Amino acid sequence: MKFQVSCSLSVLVGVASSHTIFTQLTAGGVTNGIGVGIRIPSYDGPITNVNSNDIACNGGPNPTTPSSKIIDVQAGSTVKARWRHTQQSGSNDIIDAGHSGPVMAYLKKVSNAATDPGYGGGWFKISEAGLINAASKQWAVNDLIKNLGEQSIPIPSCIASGQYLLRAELIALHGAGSSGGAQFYMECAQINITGGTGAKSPATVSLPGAYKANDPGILVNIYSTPAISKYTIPGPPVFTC
Ligand SMILES: *[C@@H]1O[C@H](CO)[C@@H](O)[C@H](O)[C@H]1NC(C)=O
Ligand SMILES: [Cu+2]
Repeated sequence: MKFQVSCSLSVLVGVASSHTIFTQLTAGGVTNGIGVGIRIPSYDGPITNVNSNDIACNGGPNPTTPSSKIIDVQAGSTVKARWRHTQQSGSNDIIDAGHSGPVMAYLKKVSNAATDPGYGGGWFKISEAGLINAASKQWAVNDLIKNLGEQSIPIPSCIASGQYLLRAELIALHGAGSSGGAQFYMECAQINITGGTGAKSPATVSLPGAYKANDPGILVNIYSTPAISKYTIPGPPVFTC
């Protein structure tokens, strides 16, 4: 057994879990293999620079492996993003429970989901959860662990059909009391949405751009006394039909 030196809290809660990766996508009842239709990195560490292109679809310090697969997704259905500690981890080894923070998902319409680099404009948020219960210090990450790493993401029915990047994201806030201390975990899945009505065009943001290092949900001491009772999830509001 080795200590995860990059993750000091893991010393307190055990060495089996620490960082995390969105490894698999379930859509239409089919669970795709690890890294099938998702650009996953070999290393599970976070991105910490919100101004880096890597904040969109990872990369940089964590080089990602391309996938030629584009996963069909029915508009209006709910897909499941599966997080786990590393590519090799068992299905109940999700992330260090001390990695408190929000869980989100974004979409970006692209012309080729297998090759689009992801960074830049066009992103809209489709789901988010943050501080679930302030008194019991229950965060969306704790729910994710309870759900064995399964993040349910409803795909809007009113957007246009076509190819998209689906960006599932988790932010660990245990070190977020100092600037640059928030840990961003994200991967991009490559999807082909069918059956979308196209009735609405979501407002979009840029990544990098949508997050600032001093956003109240990014530069935040979650262990402050009195303990925080309210948490502002970073990024734009969730798009709804
Ligand atoms: C996306 O789905 C449509 C409708 O089924 C299909 O015609 C198209 O070939 C698909 N594109 C990709 C890249 O899978
Ligand atoms: Cu970590």
